[in-house]
Amino acid sequence: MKINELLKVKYPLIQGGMANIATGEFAASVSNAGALGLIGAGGMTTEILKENIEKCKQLTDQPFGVNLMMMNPYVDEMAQLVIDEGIKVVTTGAGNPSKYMKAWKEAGILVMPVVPSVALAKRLERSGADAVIVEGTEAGGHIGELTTMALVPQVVEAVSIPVIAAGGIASGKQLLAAYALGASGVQVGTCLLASEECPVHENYKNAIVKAKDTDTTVTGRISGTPVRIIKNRMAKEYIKREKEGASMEELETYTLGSLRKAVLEGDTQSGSLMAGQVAGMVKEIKPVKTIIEDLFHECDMEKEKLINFLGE
Ligand code: TUI
Repeated sequence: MKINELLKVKYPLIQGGMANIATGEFAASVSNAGALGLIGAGGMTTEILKENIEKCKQLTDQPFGVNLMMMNPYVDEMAQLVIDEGIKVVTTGAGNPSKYMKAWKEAGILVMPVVPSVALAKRLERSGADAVIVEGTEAGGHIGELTTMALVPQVVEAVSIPVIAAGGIASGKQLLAAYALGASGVQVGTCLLASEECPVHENYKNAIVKAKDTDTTVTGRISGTPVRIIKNRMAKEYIKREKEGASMEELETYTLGSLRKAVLEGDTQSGSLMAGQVAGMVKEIKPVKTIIEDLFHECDMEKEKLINFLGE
């Protein structure tokens, strides 16, 4: 079953949780385009999350969800807020959400955690997850070790719940490949950053459009919180500080602060421009609806080409 039936949306596509970027307004534009929009609570306070939920409710009558970043200091409060606000879908990232699962399931919430391994996927299936989002290291932002290509089929084999592929998906070919690996749908972030509706600074969008295949790098490999961003002065500085033995707290504060600089001020040199390896494929800024429609249209065309190729 494709996950659009589970989520009651037109397309089996979920927008990435993108901390400090995915506002209620942005999530509503993704939901209005027929996919599942998500409010990214990473970087928000509980009060700001509540405001974004209200805004999203005003702007769409379509299903939307909330992404809770497990490293957010207010995550306990937010876990309750999603219940109180009647949120229908919760995705999680950057940690293990096991302790919240019982309360969310009792509230009838569809829970779809992001997992970087088979072990966590199996554990969360046992805790009641409705689907898992399997994110490869090609993705932008905080990442695991394994690639989408290697990890998705291993999780598909290990669990009975639907698997949503994430990381490295920005074209119809990659969407088709995700289905071929056994995924029931996809999550995308980077290709939606370069949308007209995305609330990041123009400079951030242009940096994505300009990026080539090798233009992302990973900070935090040593300190234990790997984050994929576009290479710039900040990335070099971070990796230098890391090699000098800076503490994880110092580095995390530095990253989140720098993300705001990039998103709000368009500072492409000392800001942290989180983006996936597919940034190299994103060539223009388009409306969200066009990005999503193009992905699925291209997937259909590629499917026909593949059938012909394999039939030869
Ligand atoms: O969470 C993301 N991507 C993010 S979160 C974020 S905000 C941030 N900024 C600076 C430092 C840290 C975070 C920016 N991008 N993607 C989902 C994701 N989840 N990727 C990897 C994981 C993950 C990692 C470990 C999920 C679970 C996990 O569990 C470990 C455990 O406790 O078992």
